[in-house]
Amino acid sequence: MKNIIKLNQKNLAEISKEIPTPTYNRSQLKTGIVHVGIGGFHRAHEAFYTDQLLQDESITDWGICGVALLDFDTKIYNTLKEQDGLYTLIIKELDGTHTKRVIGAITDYLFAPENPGKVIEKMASPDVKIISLTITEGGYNYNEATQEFDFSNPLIQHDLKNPQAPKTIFGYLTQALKLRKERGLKGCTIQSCDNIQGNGHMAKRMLMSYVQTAEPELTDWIETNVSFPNAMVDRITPATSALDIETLKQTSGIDDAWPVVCEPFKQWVIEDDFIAGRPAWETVGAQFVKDVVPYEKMKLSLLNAGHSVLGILGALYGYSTIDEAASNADISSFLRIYMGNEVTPTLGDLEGVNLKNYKFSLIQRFGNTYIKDQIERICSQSSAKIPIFILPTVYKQLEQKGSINHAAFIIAAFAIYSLGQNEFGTQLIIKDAMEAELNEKAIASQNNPTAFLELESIFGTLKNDETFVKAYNEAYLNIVQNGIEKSVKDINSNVLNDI
Ligand code: CS2
Repeated sequence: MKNIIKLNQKNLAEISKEIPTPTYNRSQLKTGIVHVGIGGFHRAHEAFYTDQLLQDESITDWGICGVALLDFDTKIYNTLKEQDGLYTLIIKELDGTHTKRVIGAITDYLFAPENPGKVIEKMASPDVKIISLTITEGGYNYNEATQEFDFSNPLIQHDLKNPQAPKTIFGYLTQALKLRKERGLKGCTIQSCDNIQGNGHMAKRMLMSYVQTAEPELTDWIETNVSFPNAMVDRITPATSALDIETLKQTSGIDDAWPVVCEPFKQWVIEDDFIAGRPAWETVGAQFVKDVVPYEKMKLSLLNAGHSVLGILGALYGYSTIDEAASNADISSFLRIYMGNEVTPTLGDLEGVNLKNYKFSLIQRFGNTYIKDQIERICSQSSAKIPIFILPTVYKQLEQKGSINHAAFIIAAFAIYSLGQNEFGTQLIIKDAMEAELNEKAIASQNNPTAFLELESIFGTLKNDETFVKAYNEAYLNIVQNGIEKSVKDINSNVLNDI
């Protein structure tokens, strides 16, 4: 039985006998980055890249302060506090081995609901050059139906009335930028790391909408002093399980309350537009490019949409992990046809990218049996994901009169999924900000399938498109009448099965 050691700064020397730990002097790092949303993804991605970089001890400007924004984030905040910002990253390799290291890039952490003023001050600190975000697709407060910032959100209304004690990212950024301006400080970069097409543009457009109402005289200053680079981010990071925590204890003797598990693959393609400077992330594998749009499109419409396809179909088949769904021959054919026939024709030429290899590598990544990515995680917040991951493909294919049958099938499967139970009687755990509306329309769809498409904040005006509605209705009825397995076989039949 191994001696178990708690993960914290004091125990690092002892822990380094088991796995690599930060060798740089953490206490000397300045906070150059404030990151909002310190979930698994940030800790497997930006914080990982930054940790790699900091191993060059001459680099001392880029420590990260992690901000937990929501009440719900109290657990991660407390964990980081107890562990001095340290955590173990466990990379699950394709051969089943684990590569582990303690990541030290997060040197400070704040819990916004406890002390909003402190977060605003930190964001306005002269040392801070970048405020990066993983606030999820839904966090941008964009309304698909109006294509505008959603002022009807009660939290936004709260922030407008309580500028010093905000609850949303928009309230925080506005106050922090206002302080920077008032104090004659330089601006900074706001760097989105979320899965949104043009994530930097989206961050800017949504923030500017808010600022125009909350602090109109700040808009010009932001235009000149703040940059919003777009980026494509990628690393599959499932939720940490109790087994992951226990295995780390048993194999390395490390008591870490919240390690992060992820796949070996990682990618970060960023537009080089950092108004106040940036870490040399390119020295540790990030790519800086002029135009990131093609990379984003490729990743969102193949990887993220591929995940949603496997997640939604997987749930209806009764699977609980992505690799299980990916190993089902019919689901896998479905995915390959969707990628090949429906997504690929929308992507155009991607300079420097071998699309076929990319798609093959996705199939391999989805099938990694050691990752055990939860279908529940993938399907969570689908109401925000579908408009970003799948619908752009549908719109483009409708415009160019390409096939949309598999996409329409997925939307029909999502309507059935939203009933909260699959045909085998398994309860589906639906975690979605629109859970109630989804369920209400899913029930109405049992008599009239198109009722589901009335959810305008997801589907916009798609319910008026005859081609789409026809394919959707057929798929819906096929699933209900013949069951998911037969209907997936049916829709795949007679289509060339190649990505
Ligand atoms: C997933 C992503 O949330 C989702 O539905 O597709 O979290 C995905 O795992 C990451 O974007 C991978 O880079």
